[in-house]
Amino acid sequence: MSETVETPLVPVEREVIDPDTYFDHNQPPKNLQWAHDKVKEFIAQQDSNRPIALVTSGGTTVPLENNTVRFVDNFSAGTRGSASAEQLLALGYVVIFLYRENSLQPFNRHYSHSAQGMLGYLTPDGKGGVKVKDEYASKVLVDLELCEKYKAQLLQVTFTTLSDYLFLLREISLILAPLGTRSMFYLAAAVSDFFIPSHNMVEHKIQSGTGDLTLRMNQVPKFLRPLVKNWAPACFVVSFKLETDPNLLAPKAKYALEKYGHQIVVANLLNTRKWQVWLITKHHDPFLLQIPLKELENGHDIEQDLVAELARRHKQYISGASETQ
Ligand code: 9Z3
Repeated sequence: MSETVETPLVPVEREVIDPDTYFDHNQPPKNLQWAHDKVKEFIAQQDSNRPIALVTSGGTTVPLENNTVRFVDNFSAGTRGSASAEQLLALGYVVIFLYRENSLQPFNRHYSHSAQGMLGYLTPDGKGGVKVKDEYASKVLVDLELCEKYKAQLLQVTFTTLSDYLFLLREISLILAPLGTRSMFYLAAAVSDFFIPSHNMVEHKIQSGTGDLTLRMNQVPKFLRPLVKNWAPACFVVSFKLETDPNLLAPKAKYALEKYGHQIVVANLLNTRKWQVWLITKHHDPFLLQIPLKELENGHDIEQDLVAELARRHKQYISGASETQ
């Protein structure tokens, strides 16, 4: 007869990290001062009638070691952010593009990560030089011209880790805050919900050979709250909610909106995000934006429609209408 031994349930001690103290206990990124100076200078150079958007894009990493060899990554190619930045520029916005290093960038996004690599677009020109292959030439020319046209209205800043992202987000938010309703926050970056605080991290590479690895991660403090309440209170804030379970998407997006009190949550599902998104606002039913798959195959990005709709609502917000909320 086997004997069952009852083990008492040991509650796991929960370390709740406060968003305000987070910055006292984590290392700022090396480009923080550079980003601060650049963003200030960039804004000062802009026409004060133009709206400004901070677009965040790509996934954050969460290191497992202080001298990082291994990390946990968040899914995001940076398509949403880079395509949206292009659309915002086309609509007259000045854009600060805060993106994960090596993820997709505006105007370069069709070439930088393509399966054939850069060389696949080039061919010898017969005179000892190279040229773009005929089949790509017109598209490359369009992107090149757009890149040139908007270069004075686009500033790119990189992050890699969650901590880089949060420091840079706070820094840029505080600079944009005085611009008030003129600023739009377009928070498309995929931000980790879990991390290991640096004081709980091992210094050196975790060693193998002693069995399985068990990780204990803390919940990332909810930074949308201080962003909306303290860092940039009058700005127009659009956050994104990503889920894989369709049943959770609407309730989680609504909950985020109620909890943080910002203007819009764009809700999307991992598998349909390229052609379907829902705009969740306080006083209205979810607004579905979708494009036919045929259009997607023909190169129509849903970001064109999404950004047009958000820019329209931002304009109303600037003029004081309550429609957006
Ligand atoms: C999104 O939901 C974006 O739309 C995607 C875009 C990451 C799905 P891709 O870059 O994908 O085009 O491949 N981003 C936000 C996801 C997120 O992390 N939200 C957090 C949350 O919901 C922070 S606001 O709590």
